[in-house]
Amino acid sequence: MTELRRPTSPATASGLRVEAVELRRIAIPLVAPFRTSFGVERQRDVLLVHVLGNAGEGWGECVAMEEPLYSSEYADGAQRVIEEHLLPRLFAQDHLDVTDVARVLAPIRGHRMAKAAVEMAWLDAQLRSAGQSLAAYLGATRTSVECGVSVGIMDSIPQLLDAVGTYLEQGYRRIKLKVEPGWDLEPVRTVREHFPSGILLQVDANAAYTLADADHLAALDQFDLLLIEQPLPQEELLAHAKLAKVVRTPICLDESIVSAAVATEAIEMGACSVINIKPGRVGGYLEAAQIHDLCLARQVPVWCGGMLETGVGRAANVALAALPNFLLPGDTSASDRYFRQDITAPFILEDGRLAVPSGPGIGVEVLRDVVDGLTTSRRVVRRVG
Ligand code: OSB
Ligand code: MG
Repeated sequence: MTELRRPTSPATASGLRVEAVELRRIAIPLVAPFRTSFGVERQRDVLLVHVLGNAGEGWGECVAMEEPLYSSEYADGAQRVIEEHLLPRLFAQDHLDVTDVARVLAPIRGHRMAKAAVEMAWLDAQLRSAGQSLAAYLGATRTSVECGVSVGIMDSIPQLLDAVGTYLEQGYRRIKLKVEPGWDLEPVRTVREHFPSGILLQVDANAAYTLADADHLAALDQFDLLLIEQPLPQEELLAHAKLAKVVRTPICLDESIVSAAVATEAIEMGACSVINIKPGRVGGYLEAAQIHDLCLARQVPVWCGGMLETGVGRAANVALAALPNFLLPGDTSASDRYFRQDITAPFILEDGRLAVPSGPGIGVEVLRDVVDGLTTSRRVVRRVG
């Protein structure tokens, strides 16, 4: 089979006719609590979107979390929007190609994580029926990707050193420390002092600071960090541009980058010199790939973020991270960093890397028994007529 490339359709020109969409909610416990500046996560409440179409099935994972703390979306809200606003518009089309999904859903403002989950399921279904992997479709140039790990805020410095030490032993190529006011210079200093000076280190504030903290953040410059991720609020692009003039450490944006259009504005304003790409945050893998392309053209390196995904979302993230301008290790950690039992075959770290799935679609199979055991609700929405 000849490989098709973006933005050509992965399947037939007429696209996919979806007959039904199963919305599954699962509650999957994390191996350890994950604390950030916005809250503590003990288990992941995941919405899975399972499309059943004329040419087969596909899976999508919605990255919206249980509560609207990282961004305004949350799992219950995403499910409601999918059921009441997205699916009726999609079912109003007879056949629909995945490259037209975003256009059909464009009248609905925002709700990008909800849209991304539906588009991902569509993409998986069409690629499976075409026998093409997501990695090949997106234009991946590697068969494995370098992995970092995001380390939560801990109760004490010894606990942090313990966690970082364990991850380094496991082979992670880059450490990201979650920071917030009161947990920043001290943990970064101790980690730097404790481990070999060559380790790749960066921090993520999840918007916990203000521009008034610029001098304080500049004190991080002495620690040779790869980048500071999202120090200021999501909407404050100009403040990030001003901060970038005060700190030497590169500014990377996560929450702020909600689309290719915003990515372009942020880069041109000087608000960031690195971008964390999360497909859910930007409305899907096709928009994510566009951001990759525009960053490549402007020589802005990108890396693949994470939202504590199960194997379903992880498979697709790893495929995306195999594109050429993903120049920094991502938050694409192994399954066992998150879950005792994943809902797909586990992603395993080998020499600090995860293998890019090469099978059709997202390239992994959902373990139905495991999903059944974790299911908290299930609804099937059918096409009428
Ligand atoms: O800001 O990158 C973030 C997890 C949930 C929500 C936001 C973020 C994160 C992480 C962990 O940092 C990334 C991962 O390992 O999936
Ligand atoms: Mg982040």
